[in-house]
Amino acid sequence: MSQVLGIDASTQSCSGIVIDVEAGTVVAEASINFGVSLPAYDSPQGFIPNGEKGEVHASPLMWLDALELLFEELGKSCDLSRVTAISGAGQQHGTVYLNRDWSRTLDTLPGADSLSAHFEPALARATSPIWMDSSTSTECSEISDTVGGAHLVCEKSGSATIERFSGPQIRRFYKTEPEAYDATSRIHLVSSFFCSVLSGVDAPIDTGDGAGMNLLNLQSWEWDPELLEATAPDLLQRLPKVVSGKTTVGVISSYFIRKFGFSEQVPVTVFTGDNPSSLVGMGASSPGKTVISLGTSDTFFAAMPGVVTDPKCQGHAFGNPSGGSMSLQCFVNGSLAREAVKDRFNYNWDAFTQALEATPAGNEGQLMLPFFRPEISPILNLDAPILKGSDAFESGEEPAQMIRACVEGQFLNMRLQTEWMKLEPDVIFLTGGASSNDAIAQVIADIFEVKVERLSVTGAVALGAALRAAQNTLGANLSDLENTFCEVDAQLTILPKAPAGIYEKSLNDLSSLLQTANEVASV
Ligand code: XUL
Repeated sequence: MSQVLGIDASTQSCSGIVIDVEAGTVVAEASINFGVSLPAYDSPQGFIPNGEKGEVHASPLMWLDALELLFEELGKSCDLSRVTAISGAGQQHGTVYLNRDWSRTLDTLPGADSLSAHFEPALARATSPIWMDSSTSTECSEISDTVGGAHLVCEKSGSATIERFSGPQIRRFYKTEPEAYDATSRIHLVSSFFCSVLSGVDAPIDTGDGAGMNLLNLQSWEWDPELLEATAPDLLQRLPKVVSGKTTVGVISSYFIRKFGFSEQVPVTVFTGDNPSSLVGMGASSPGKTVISLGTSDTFFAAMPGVVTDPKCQGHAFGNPSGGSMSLQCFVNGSLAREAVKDRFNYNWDAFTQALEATPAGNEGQLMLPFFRPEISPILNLDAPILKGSDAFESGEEPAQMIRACVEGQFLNMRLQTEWMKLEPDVIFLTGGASSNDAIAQVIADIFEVKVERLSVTGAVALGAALRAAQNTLGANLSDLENTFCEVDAQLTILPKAPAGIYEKSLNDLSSLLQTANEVASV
């Protein structure tokens, strides 16, 4: 009887999953791709292309249209009146700027014809900067200098000031459009914006997504007065409250009851960020399990027993929406780097995989620093990889070794850059596009010397949201839910098979290569 809805408001699409908690089954899933379903917004990949000076924005009205299409689509394959709890997650860091009409539009939402037409007059800024925006280097330095340096900002907020984080974005808006900033009475994250619309109340921000703003103090889990002050004037009054991920915000707005047939009084649990949500959706909400997500960028994250911050100030600490905190490290050179090596030899993915299988762990000492574009973990301004090995390898004549060197280089670097988290995982859960590739999974198992598992369910972000809603408002036990819904596919388990310690030398060599590259790049 207990059907629960989880929503994933991500960069390229808005997706939903409905699960049946008692039966342990997925009842319905749907996804609306912004580019495909809403071409009028001219955002084929979910954002407005060709932004100036590193700006990457998207329209919040497009997100609202997609939410309506999602409910229409889900309603075709399940009975939405049977949904008894809802939560969701949003792409992290993106900000939505609302004016004085915001409260009124929330109050009058039940009678609206469409969400986008109803909320358009409440926007104080027509478009929202999202996590891909890199226009705020100056603002990052300004905030950091005012607070006393990157280390202090990182200790306080879990991350040094980062271009895509919301605080520097808000500061840039305040500096470039002071009048529009003045007219802004509320700034929401993507997650809290969706949550507000769904519940018809001005929703709070959870500690998971709030930590991606460079504004939240991770000791008190409150907005940090010094960071607020360094970011923009009178910011506190423009921000929602911060709450734990286990907070019920309200019940579904009657707009959705009338239009899509939801039942009355369905509780809405506070939304969180997509990464914190997938921690739950991967079944990794408690310490001991680590997640590696292979995508455009690769990310590495894990639940943490306490707040730990990166002494090098390149990693992140966020709240864990199921309690405590989590660490996260982002690697820009993810699938695009793997693709670049593949394309260099005109290989397809099968040939790429065969090359990995045909070469031994450790690659006979042939090493690559696989940065085809500037990396953020560690911060290194390269636009081409660095090779170290035999003459033939260095001159690019060894395709198979080159492919192994790229993949090994990525995960050796990942191991080095995540040492600050001091994790000793029992298992790595692999997710994202390339996670189904056994040869890549084998390299990860060998380098981290731990077993790698893949889940049978895809869409961990939306699933995590549904599990959180079931735990928070239906009283379900989260670890039981994780056992049921985040089942690993035992046939896909990969155990380490290279001799233990084989990568010690490669780790040292990559470390030296990083140091040399750093010295060269900073000259
Ligand atoms: C994390 C990050 C991205 C976004 C979009 O810091 O910027 O992973 O959350 O998915």
